[in-house]
Amino acid sequence: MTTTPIRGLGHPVKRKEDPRFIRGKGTYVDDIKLPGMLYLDIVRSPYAHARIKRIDASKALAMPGVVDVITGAELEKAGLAWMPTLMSDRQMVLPTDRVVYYAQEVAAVVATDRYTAADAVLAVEVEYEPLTPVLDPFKALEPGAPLVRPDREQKTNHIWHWEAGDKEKTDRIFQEAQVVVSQDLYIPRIHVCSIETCGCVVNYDRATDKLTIWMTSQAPHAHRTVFSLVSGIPEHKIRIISPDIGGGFGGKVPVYPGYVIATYAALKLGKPIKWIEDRSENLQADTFARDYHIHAELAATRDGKIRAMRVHTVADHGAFDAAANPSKFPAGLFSVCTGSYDMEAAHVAVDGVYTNKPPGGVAYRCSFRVTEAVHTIERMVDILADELGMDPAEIRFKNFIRPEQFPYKSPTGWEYDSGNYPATLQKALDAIGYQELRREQAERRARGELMGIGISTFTEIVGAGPSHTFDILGIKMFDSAEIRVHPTGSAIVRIGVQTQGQGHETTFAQIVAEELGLPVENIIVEHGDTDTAPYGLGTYASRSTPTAGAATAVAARKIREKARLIAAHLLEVSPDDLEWRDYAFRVKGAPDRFKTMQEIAFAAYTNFPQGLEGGLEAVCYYDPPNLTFPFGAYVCVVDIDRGTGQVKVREFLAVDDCGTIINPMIVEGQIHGGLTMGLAPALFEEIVYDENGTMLTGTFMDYLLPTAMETPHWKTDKTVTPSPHHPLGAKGVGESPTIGAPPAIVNAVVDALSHLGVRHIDIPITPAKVYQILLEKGVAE
Ligand code: PCD
Repeated sequence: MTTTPIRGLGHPVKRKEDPRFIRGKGTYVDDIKLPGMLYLDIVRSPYAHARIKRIDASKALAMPGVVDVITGAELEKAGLAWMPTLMSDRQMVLPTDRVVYYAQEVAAVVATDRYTAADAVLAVEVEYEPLTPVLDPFKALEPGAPLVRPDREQKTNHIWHWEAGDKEKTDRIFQEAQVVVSQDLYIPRIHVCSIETCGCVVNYDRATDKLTIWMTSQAPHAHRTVFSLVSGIPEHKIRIISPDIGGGFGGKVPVYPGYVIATYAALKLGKPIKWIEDRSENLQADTFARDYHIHAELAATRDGKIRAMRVHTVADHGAFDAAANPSKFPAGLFSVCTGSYDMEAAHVAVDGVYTNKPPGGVAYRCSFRVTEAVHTIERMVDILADELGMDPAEIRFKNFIRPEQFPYKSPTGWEYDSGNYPATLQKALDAIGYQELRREQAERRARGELMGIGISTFTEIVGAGPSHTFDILGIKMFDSAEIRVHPTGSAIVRIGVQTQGQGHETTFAQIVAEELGLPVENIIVEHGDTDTAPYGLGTYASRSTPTAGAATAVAARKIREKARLIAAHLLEVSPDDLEWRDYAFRVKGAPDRFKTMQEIAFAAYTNFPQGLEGGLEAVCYYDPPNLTFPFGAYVCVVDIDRGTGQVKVREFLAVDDCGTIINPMIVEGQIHGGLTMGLAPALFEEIVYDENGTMLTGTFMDYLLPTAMETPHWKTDKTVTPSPHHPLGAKGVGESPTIGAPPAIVNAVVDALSHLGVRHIDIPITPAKVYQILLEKGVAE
């Protein structure tokens, strides 16, 4: 019998993947080097909107080492100038006659090395005729606005209208409401700045007729299916490998033109092709998120009970609707914007609009527009509190969905699985010493100092999803796991989701360790290779734990049921006489008579009962009955410098509840990283274009990413309210902090300035913005 500890659920097991990462031994896409490999680089547009009059590649082609220049005209002949997006729109791979955003792909160069390819990009001559760009989504909707997409049948820039909730009932409540507050909020365009940019290596093997693509993909199986449908290549002849990935954050879910051009080039030239974006290309051309222009209203009673919410949003999607929302939800899960509060009715409407910007709408650390939803409600609750002269904590306690109301049906149709909001907020307030902070604030205010306390009590919605409601391009959003236990009691787990840094190799091994009673060291996790992993929809929307995590637990339980039969055979008792306890099958009433999984595994290959199949393995495709609803209470304390307008986050406490925790160390790491990614848009990050549609924030000199210098010390704590429908009670957590943090920070800044009559500030709250307010209010130093 093994004496190695199992270390299943709840253990802070060190990440199995880290020894290779900290030694620089990971295998990322750019580490793949194949004999005879050629390098692809992309010519990009200097205009946001222009007609292409001529492309002359002759100088580039004459350069030594240049193999080919690929244009839209050539792709058109192959039927590949356009590709479908995951949102049922179509997107240019390479343009044939016009470009529609700054830094758009215009042509591709293939050369024998990376530097020659980059030089040749500069030698391709393109003659443009600039056209008027449409940059403001409101102007884009005006009649007579220039068309971003003349290729479409519908001759407007409007993409779709989508709504949820009960309009009539909501309007009625607003008419009779004692108090109504309203606010415009802009959540700016931001960018997913993963350490690793996007790229691929494509190898077409003529001998076996097989196409292998190493690709920075958060969803290799779904991408394989799309590639097969678009190219006509049979799916079993395509293998997509998503190796080690240096951050996904939603930016590696869409299919970018570079992948398609590289694949075309590999098939055409019969040589392996590598395409890796450089940092500026990544920052200028893909993986954009947010860009929501929101008008929100709350109706309430005079004593602070929220009755209804009304929201209208204009969503700037750029030139192609190329995000990756589930197909029935073009505005993602934005309708979860009633948040943690019980109200009678809500109505949410969103209009998607085309503009001459790169495609946006990526679910950047956000389960499909939940960041926007949470920002809206958490700001609006504070605005209502301000209107009524109530404390932001008090108004929240007054309006929380109560613990006994779960499962709770929200006015926009979601069924929240579980929650205990008052307990979590109370824990946060006690831990941070809320009353004391309020006293300190009053004292400082009297001295003219600007200190603010901000609260955010958010509810997330993650784990898409139940297949009856959730699909991407028709592919249902279940997920999968396959477990094989070897004769000597070690095991391999293959899962349908793909880690980009979250630590799945560790946490999924812990799930199996817990369920099978095998030491975590003896379990290896594999993923990201479509030839070996079971079909899954990928890792985003904090769905891995809710979906594939559940699949892993269920697959392990199937193995356990078979193991029971073998244990019964070994112990010469009936299977019913056995119980699974302390990681072994024990004879009821005689717990010293038992068989461990390791013993059973050996017997599964050497001594199994007649009539039973040998081996010990199982597969599960898990269709979750519902999403999971993690939540949290965040409190932020800021001080504002009256001389510079700089906001300093003095203290930040995040109390999170993601149900049962698999690995507390990994969860804490997720929360630290996620909070920093929430701080970033709150105070620093914004993608800005000039009036020509040229990006002004195309380098990290202008687009400020927080480093350790800007990041405060995060304090974390937890409550545990298990999900009632997940086999382990676990909810997702990866995105919660990024969603919960921005409103806590903004609420703190506005709180610091509320006595001056400030009610709202749009993010990012830069020193310049704050200093301008201080000047206007006459308190700048
Ligand atoms: N967990 C535990 N417990 C619990 C939960 C969870 O332990 N209860 C853990 C798991 O297992 C893992 C993690 O934690 O490991 C996470 O999880 P989740 O929440 O489930 O999630 P996932 O699916 O896995 O993932 C995803 C996420 C996302 S979504 C994002 S953005 C981000 C996050 O994740 N990303 C990233 N995080 C991270 N990290 C890193 N490092 N990197 C990255 O990239 Mo989207 O939609 O895509 O936007």
